[in-house]
Amino acid sequence: MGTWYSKPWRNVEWEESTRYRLKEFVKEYRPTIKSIPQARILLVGDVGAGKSSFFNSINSIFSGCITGQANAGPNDTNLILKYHTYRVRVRQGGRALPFLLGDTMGLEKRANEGVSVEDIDSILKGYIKDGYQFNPTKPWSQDGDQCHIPPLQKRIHCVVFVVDASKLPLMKSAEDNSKFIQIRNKANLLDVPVMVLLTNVDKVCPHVQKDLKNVYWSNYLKEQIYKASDFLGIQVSNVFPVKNYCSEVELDMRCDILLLTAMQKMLRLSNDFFANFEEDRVRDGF
Ligand SMILES: Nc1nc2c(ncn2[C@@H]2O[C@H](COP(=O)(O)OP(=O)(O)OP(=O)(O)O)[C@@H](O)[C@H]2O)c(=O)[nH]1
Ligand SMILES: [Mg+2]
Repeated sequence: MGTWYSKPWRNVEWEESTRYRLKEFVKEYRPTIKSIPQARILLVGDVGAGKSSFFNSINSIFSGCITGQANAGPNDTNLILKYHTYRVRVRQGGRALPFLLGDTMGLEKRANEGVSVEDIDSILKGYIKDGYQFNPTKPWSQDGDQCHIPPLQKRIHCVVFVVDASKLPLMKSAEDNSKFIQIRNKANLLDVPVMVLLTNVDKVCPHVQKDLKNVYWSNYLKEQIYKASDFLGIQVSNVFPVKNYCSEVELDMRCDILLLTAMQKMLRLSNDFFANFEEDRVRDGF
């Protein structure tokens, strides 16, 4: 756990200018299809992986102070049954940025516990509305015989698997992440890009805990990033380590750079989705 590389394996300029540039990218982001008001990004992961904390962290960065709009913490999991979509605003009460972060109930390994793969599929297709109450034993189903297909703007444009880095050593077999694999397959069928957000990196390596700038020097963390990539079938370049804000009272440049880099990737992947969608339309003569 203590060994490290002689040079970082991903380059990050730990400078105020990097934080500023990333923040500007996110602020200036617009979906490439004009008729789409916002990119819809879905956060999926086990109970306590850090989904709500990620929204709170991004919201904090744009609020200029630590905020806690989404209910995060060691909750009784039965309480977190609703699907919530959150907007990030530039300053409290300011303009909403053109993306939504969808926060689901925790995944849980077993069937009939946590959000079901069927419900995630319905979210991907745009059927499930903000505030929907999940029932792990009874997935959402379409009323009667109406066969309504939601428009592109209601669908999910990027899926983010939120994985707690401190739980990765416990992942031993495909069964440990079969729900992730099933969701990835559903997303692939719909051409929705998938990436991984590796949270709690501060908990797994003492060097990183001491200074987040060591994130790409740590041998152990690199192994965990490769393991997440391998176990979930997502390429390494789409795995992003972060440390969410949890106990801090002030924003920190190092946390912001990692969080904003992951946010930038989500927006780029959403635009990749829009680009593919447009190409398919042109090819199919619409
Ligand atoms: N040290 C550290 N703690 C974190 C990090 N991310 C989340 N936490 C803590 O982990 C706990 C769970 O985080 P949540 O954001 O509530 O997790 P969640 O995925 O929303 O969980 P559910 O809504 O129950 O499914 C909270 O106490 C957070 O403060 C992180 O990157 N580092
Ligand atoms: Mg939560």
